[in-house]
Amino acid sequence: MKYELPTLDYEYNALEPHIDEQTMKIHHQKHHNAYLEKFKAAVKGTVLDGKPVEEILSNPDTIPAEIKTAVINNGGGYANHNMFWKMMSPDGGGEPSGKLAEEIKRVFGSFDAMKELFNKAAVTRFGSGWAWLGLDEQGKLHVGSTANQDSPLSKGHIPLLCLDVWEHSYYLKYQNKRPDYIEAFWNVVNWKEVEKRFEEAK
Ligand code: MN3
Repeated sequence: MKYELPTLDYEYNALEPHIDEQTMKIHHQKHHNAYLEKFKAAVKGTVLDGKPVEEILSNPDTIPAEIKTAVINNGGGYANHNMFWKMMSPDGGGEPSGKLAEEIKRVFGSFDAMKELFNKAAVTRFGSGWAWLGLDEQGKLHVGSTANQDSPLSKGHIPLLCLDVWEHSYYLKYQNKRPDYIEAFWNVVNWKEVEKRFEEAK
């Protein structure tokens, strides 16, 4: 398969005022694209070239040692951002419905309890990384975070919802106020996409 920068399903300014246009543009065209190009350069001419990036990250032990760090960092950055743009929509926000809503209630007690855990994971992730809602290796709903561009796939998890908490994802608008950015994110969460991922994972 070819590795390409995905086009977004919405305009760069579509998530305003929650996520600003300039951040979206730089984040997608510069940051995401840089991960893609470095990932392509790392796998070029190796046994991994052409394999789906998710498959590569799901099998970290099969990554040749000499390119492992580059693939984990840049393949992770490529895959995480591919997913992140899908997590957001101008028609997003609110709460999930259907089976996902039921499962969140069963596992965490309530939607708000899950949200609180997710916010805590996002705020307390030291330095750069991601907050996640996903299925753990036992298939149970789980909230957590990863450092840098580490993918939950590499520990056998299935990611359902993700939030980028690298400074490049919020600094232009929110500066040092990461909690404000996290709170704003909930207004644009594309629950339809998260529900679809949950159904497919089950
Ligand atoms: Mn980012």
